[in-house]
Amino acid sequence: MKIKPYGDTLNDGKVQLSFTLPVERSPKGIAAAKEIAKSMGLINTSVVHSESIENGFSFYIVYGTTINAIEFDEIHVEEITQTALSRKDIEKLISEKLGREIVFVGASTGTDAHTVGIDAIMNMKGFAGHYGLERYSGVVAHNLGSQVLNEEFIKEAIEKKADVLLVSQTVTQKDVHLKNLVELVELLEAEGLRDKVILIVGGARITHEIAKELGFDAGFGPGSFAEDVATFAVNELINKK
Ligand code: B12
Repeated sequence: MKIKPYGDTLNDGKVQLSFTLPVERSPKGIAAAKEIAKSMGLINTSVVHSESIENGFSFYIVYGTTINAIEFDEIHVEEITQTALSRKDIEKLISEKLGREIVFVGASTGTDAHTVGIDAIMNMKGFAGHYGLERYSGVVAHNLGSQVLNEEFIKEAIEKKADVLLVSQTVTQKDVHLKNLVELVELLEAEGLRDKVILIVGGARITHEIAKELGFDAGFGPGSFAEDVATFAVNELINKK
């Protein structure tokens, strides 16, 4: 099936772009924004919004039409194929199939100071009506907070006898997250721990595909809840038993 973006009518190819240019907002800046959209292969371009954001910098929103369509059926992505269980069902599974408490140790690691994502998954009150792991019976959840260096994270994981490690990465500038995540996997391997834990990463720019490429067991992006992570982790632990 061939698909294209659309705005008004199916397959009309309408798209919206937004970007910043290192020039003043001016008629020349607006014309440059239009040219940039054209250079990306768009036709019927129009600049629908422009504003100055700082001396020498301006922001633009451009509408345009793409003539390109892609074959949807040829797209293959690595994804987690599971239906998330309810908290009650996960708790039942832990008690019936594992028969012991499972320990999650989580943190926003490296230099990353963003805590809202890991809190959403782990903290008692959870996120958007979905309770976090601290609420689950049969789960011991240790949320170490932010800017936890990989060495410290591993030390805590050993001390706390972690079954599941939860890593949150939000800042992706200059691929800092990739370096940090690879380092964690290497350190875990060096300690002989990689196969002894379920290793999960999440964050706004994380996909399951990226996670697998980096040597993690799973990756969760925006819109994830504790149920998704717990379903995955508990099933993995049962399979490993
Ligand atoms: C709040 C915020 C901050 C706060 C953080 C406060 C805190 N205690 O967390 C403060 C002000 C400290 C901050 C600082 C910075 N920030 Co900031 N911040 C944001 C903001 C506005 C919201 C992020 C957020 O809380 N999202 C809500 C949560 C719920 O969403 P989430 O993280 O995606 O989490 C969900 C999933 O991804 C997933 N998930 C997340 N983690 C995990 C982990 C696991 C294990 C699992 C399973 C799932 C999971 O589940 C969650 C729930 O569904 C975003 C912009 C935006 N609107 O998104 C910028 C943003 C993330 N920040 C950004 C930047 C650049 C910075 C700074 C570098 C700015 C600076 N120059 O100083 C610093 C970083 C400092 C550092 N060392 O890390 C950029 C990141 C760009 C990039 N991709 O690299 C953003 C996108 C803003 C932007 N447009 O430029 N920031």
